Amino acid sequence: MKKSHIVILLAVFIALALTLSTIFSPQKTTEEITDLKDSRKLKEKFLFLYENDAEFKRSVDRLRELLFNTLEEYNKTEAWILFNLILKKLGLPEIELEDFRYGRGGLVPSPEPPSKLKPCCENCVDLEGIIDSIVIPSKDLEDGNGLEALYVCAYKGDFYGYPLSGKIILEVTLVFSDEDSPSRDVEYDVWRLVAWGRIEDIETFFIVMNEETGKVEKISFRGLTIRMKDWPNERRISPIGSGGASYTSAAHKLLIFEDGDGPLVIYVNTWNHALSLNDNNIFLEKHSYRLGDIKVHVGKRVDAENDYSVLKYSSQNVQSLP
Ligand SMILES: [Ca+2]
Ligand SMILES: [Ca+2]
Repeated sequence: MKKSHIVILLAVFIALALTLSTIFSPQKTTEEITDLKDSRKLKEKFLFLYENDAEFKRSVDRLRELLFNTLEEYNKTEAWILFNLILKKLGLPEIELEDFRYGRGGLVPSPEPPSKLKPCCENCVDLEGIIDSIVIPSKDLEDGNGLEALYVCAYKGDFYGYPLSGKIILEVTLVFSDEDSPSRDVEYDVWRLVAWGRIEDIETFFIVMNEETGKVEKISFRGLTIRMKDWPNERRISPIGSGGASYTSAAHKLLIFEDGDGPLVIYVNTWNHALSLNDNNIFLEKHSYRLGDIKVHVGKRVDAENDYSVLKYSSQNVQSLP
């Protein structure tokens, strides 16, 4: 082979190698993701670093261990150091220890084996006749926190071991694309990616119906518990009633309405998506979702979690009837 041919071949080889390294370089992909206020981009970057940066993955895994290994005491200082390392790798400013307020939340040890869940009753109710619409402040939708999906599970005869006679209970779970805290939202989203494994916000409530008449007897914004698959813990999910709170506040109130009249209009009243049959933001512009506007699945809270979170759940329970 002539010397000039070897030079040309070498040049072609170098050019090809350079092109391939540009295409597959992790640097390029991460540089393209700049605006982390867009939570989808934040999630993308978080998942990319988790797959491609060993130190990032170690930090997330260790922080999850600090949270989920409830047999050991939570070490807040170590959690703060790890959280800052994660923020730094994402290109975000670090935070002071006094501003680090995150902990285990409703996580409690629960070593018993998961209870086997009964399947949802598929053709027990016509949901369109029960829920007319779900109404959200337009601003929340415009900010990227709109309603994405609804999961419904109908229980007949038995509700988590409580005998049901003459009643059907619906467990309704709403999935919002994101949730925006009025203060430090990007940090809050990073925390939720670690502790909840998702950027979406998920809320569950219950509707009690008369089996014979189909009439709604009660709407209950009561909590439940979900059991982690890979850790001997359950998460106590707080009640999600809004009480009197409006959009600038967060709320977790136990709220029960007896005799909801006609097809229900459910109001999202607060930025953390607390709910009510009352509109607490009468002066705010609203967006109204009909069931046809969103994905409706037959399923329970854990089905929604397992569809949207990288963390997995094996079972769920309630502490009382709704
Ligand atoms: Ca957010
Ligand atoms: Ca929420």
